[in-house]
Formats: sequence, C-alpha cells, structure tokens
Amino acid sequence: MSARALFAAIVLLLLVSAPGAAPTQGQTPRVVEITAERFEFWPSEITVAEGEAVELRIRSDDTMHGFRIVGAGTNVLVPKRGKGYAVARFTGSRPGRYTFECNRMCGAGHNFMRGVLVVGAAGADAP
Ligand SMILES: [Cu+2]
Repeated sequence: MSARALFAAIVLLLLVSAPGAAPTQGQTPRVVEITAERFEFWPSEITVAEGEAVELRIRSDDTMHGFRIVGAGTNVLVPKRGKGYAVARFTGSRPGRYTFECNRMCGAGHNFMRGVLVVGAAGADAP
C-alpha cells in the first residue's frame, strides 16, 4: 500500500468514525415546540427535510407524558405542566414516516396519543 493510499484510508476512517463531528450541513438543529395534552400531541404532524436535524421540545399542558419515536430509539419523559420540557433530537436520515407516541399511561385515550414525523426527500416539498 502506498503512503498516499494509507493516508486516504486513515482520513476515511476518521470521517466515518467521528460521532457527530460533522453535523449535516453544519447547522444547529431547528427547534420544534410540541405540546402534549390528554390525549394528543400538537402539532401531531411534523415535517422534516431529509438530512435535517431537529430538536423537539415537548411540554405538557397537564400530566406527565412519555414521548417515544418508534424505531428511532428515542424515549423521553415529559414532565407535568409547569415543570419544564423534554428534549428529543431527531435527524431525518432517510425519507419516510416515523410514528411518535406517548408511552406513559396517562388515561383512557392514552393509546391514541400519537403523531408522525414526516421526512421528505431532499428538494421535495412534503404536502
Ligand atoms: Cu399517555
């Protein structure tokens, strides 16, 4: 292996392994405020561009709730009203629909308390 090829391999390794060292397009995450209230999230549909990073700030308007993005490994506890908010970060790595839901029993309508993160393809405006 030539020195140049070795160097290229090392650079590639560094690029691949550095966690969060190169945020997409170098932007800070867009902040999205979400309100949780029996038995819904508002807004219940959030559009994220492909590759875009968002910081979700979830505030409760009543009791404690949970916030889980299905399949994304995101799971936070939303404190009750007046006690601040929960923060969840999400990056729209690939286009699709990602369901989020309350995962802390909060009453009769708990199972219906959900919403969706819609990741649109780059350059396309989601409806
Ligand atoms: Cu709930």
